Amino acid sequence: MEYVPLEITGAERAFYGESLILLEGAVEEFLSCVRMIRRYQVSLGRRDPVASFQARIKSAESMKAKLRRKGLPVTAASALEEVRDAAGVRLICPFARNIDQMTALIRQIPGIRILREKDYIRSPKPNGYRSYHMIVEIPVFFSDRKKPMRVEVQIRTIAMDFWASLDHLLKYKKEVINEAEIGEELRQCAETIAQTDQKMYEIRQKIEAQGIRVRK
Ligand code: 0O2
Repeated sequence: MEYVPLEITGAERAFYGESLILLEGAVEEFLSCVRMIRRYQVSLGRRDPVASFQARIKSAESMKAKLRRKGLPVTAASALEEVRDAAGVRLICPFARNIDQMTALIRQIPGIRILREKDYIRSPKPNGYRSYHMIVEIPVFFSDRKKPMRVEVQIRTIAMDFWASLDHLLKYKKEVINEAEIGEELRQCAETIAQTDQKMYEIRQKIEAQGIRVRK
């Protein structure tokens, strides 16, 4: 199995306690499903719908801040039951079309329950954020039992990821003085990026119309 380095420090161990192994198990189970989906698509002669992925256990600091913001008890139990994004996987797709394809394939995985979906691509956030979010419930197996665990799945294109990563770095949840001006500039960048995504897809269609197969 491909090794997924999850950043775990003493702070996460202290906060999540015994639940940490479950969270790591949930991420690994889900990634294993995604890996099979990708292999199967390629074995059928189709393109790999995923360009790359990231996985993380939400840092103890970030989870505690989120629990406080939501007025919830700052406990591991509350993090797992109420917030539901302690375990997270981000799938980066080459084209926006691959996002619909991946969501459809994920919905079909036997044993997985979809608890919530948010389509910030057809309905972007006012700041321009685009991404498809799912909360999935996946069983983590022990020798004598199984435990359903939640994983937040974010699916976006390379371009959307570029924007969201920079937005996160620069501004997301940060108080900036010229908020309106910077916010508007970022929103305009998100529009440009969405247009570029569309344009790149159209270029691919033109290339493929010449009988040339684009691998991704
Ligand atoms: P972090 O630091 O990335 O972990 P809800 O579940 O509806 O009560 P929540 O969890 O805010 O509220 O849901 P939502 O809107 O689906 O957002 C979940 C995650 O999406 C966020 O996690 C971010 O990772 C990402 N996200 C949402 N909006 C934005 C945005 O405007 N910009 C960027 N860069 N990312 C965004 P966290 O826990 O808020 O943050």
